[in-house]
Amino acid sequence: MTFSLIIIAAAVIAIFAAVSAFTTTPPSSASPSLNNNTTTSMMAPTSNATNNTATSSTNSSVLEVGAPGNAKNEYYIFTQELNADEKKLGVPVAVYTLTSITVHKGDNVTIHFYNTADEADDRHTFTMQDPYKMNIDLAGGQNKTFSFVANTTGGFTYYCTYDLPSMTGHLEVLP
Ligand SMILES: [Cu+2]
Repeated sequence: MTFSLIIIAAAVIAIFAAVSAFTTTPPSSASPSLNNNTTTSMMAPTSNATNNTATSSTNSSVLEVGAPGNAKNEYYIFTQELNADEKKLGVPVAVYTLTSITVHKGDNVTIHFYNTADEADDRHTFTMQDPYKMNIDLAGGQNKTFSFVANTTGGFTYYCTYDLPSMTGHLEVLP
C-alpha cells in the first residue's frame, strides 16, 4: 500500500511539473527546453531595454549568468573522439566538448585544454589564426592551461589542425 502511495505521489508531482513547464513556456517557442532557457535568459533583458530606451545601446543590460564554481572567463575544453568509422565517413570525427565561448573586449580568458585520448600519438590542438594567433599542440593524455587577453572584437574560430573540418569552436568577443 505504501508503495502505491509513492507511485501516486510521484505521478502528481510529474503532472504538476509538466503543467508548470507548459504554462511558463513562451507561446512562440517550439524548441527543446535547453534552447528555451538560453533564449529566455538572453531575450528578456533585451526586450526590457527596448521598452525603456527604444534604440539606444543595450550592451550594458545584457544578462549573463555563469555556472556555479566556474570563474569568470575561465573555460575547460576536452577533446572527444566520436564513436564512428572515420575511414568510412571520409572526415575526422573528433570534437571539442566546448564549442562556443563568449567574452568581452579586454577580458583575460583562461582555457584549460585537455587531450583525453589514451594513445600519445592521438594529438589534438587548440589553434587560432590572427589576431589571436596560437597553436597549443598536445599529445594524448596531456593538458595545458593558457591565457590570452581578448583585445579584438569579433568572431573567431578555434580549431584542431589534425581534425578539420569537424573539430572547431567559436570565440565571440563582444565590445
Ligand atoms: Cu583534433
